[in-house]
Amino acid sequence: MSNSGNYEAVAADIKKLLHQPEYDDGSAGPVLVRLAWHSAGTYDAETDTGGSNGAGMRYEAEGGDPANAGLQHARTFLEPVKEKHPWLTYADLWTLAGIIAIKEMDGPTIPWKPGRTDYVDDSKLPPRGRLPDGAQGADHVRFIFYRMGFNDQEIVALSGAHNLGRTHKDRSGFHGPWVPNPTRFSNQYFRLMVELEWKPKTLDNGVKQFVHYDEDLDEELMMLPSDLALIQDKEFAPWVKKYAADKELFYRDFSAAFAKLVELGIKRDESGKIVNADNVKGGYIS
Ligand code: ZEM
Repeated sequence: MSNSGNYEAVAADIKKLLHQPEYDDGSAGPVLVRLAWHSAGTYDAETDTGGSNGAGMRYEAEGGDPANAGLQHARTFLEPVKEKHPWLTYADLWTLAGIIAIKEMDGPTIPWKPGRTDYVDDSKLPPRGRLPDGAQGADHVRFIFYRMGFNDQEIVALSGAHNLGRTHKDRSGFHGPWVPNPTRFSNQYFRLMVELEWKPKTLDNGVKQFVHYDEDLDEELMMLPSDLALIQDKEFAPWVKKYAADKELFYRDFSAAFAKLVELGIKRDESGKIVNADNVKGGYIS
C-alpha cells in the first residue's frame, strides 16, 4: 500500500471526479455532501450511537433505508478513489469527499481530521428513522437535531446546504432544486426563502412541497415544508435573516457546524487518534 496516509492525494482524486457531465446538474458535488451528512446525521448523543464512524451505509440495513435513497450514486462515484487508496477507510472517504466538494463549489473551508474506522459487520448500525423528514415542521427538525447535540443557530446554518443539489421524485418524492445554480455554494437559499413567494403544490405522486416559478430558468424552484419551517419559527427565523444578509457569517457558522457534524460520536486523544474505535478495521493513520 503505497502512499498510505496521503490525504492530499485523496483530496486531489476527489476533486477530479466532481465534474460529471452526464449526472444531474453536471456535478457529483451535491450528492457527495448529502452522503457525508447522512453518514453522520444518525448520531444520538444520549446513547452515543450512530455518526460517521463505521460507514454503516455499506450494509443494507442502513444503505437501504429509504431516507438514504440515491446515495448509492455518491458511493459509486467514490469507489475508484477507495480502489486507488485502499488504506483509506470509507468513513474517512465519505466525510472528506463532502468537505472537498463544498470547498470546490465555492463554499467555506471546513476543518477535517482523519482516523475514522469501518465496521466489519452490521451489528452496530444505528436504527432507521434517525434522519429528518422533509414533510415535517420545526418540532420535528428540533427533535432530530437536538438529539445530535445541535442548537437552533447550528440547525439553520446546516440547513444552508440546501443551496446545493436538488430533490428527486424517485428518491425522496420531492421534485426540483432550491436555487437556480445548485452546484455553487452560497447563501442564496436563505435569500430566496426570505424574498420570494412560496406557493404550496401537491405533486402528482401526492407529495406536498412549496414552489416558486423562476421565469429566467423556466423552471420551478422548491422548498421542503421543513425548509419553510425555518422562516416560520420565531427562534429559527432571525438566523435565516442573518444568513440571508451576511454570507461571511453564514460561511463561518456553516463551516463550524459541518465540522462538528462529521466529528459526532468520535473521541480523540491529544494526538488526534480516535480512541473509541470498536468492532472496526482501519484506524488512525499517522
Ligand atoms: Zn437535505 N435533503 N435535508 N440536508 N440535502 C435533500 C437533499 C439534500 C432534508 C431533506 O429531507 C432532504 C440537510 C438537512 C435536511 C443536502 C444536504 C443537507 C432531499 C432530497 C431531501 C428530501 C433528496 C432527493 O430526493 O434526492 C431535511 C428534512 C433536512 C433537515 C431538516 C443537511 C443538514 C445537509 C448538509 C449539511 C444536500 C446537499 C442535498 C442535495 C442532494 C442531491 O442529490 O442533489
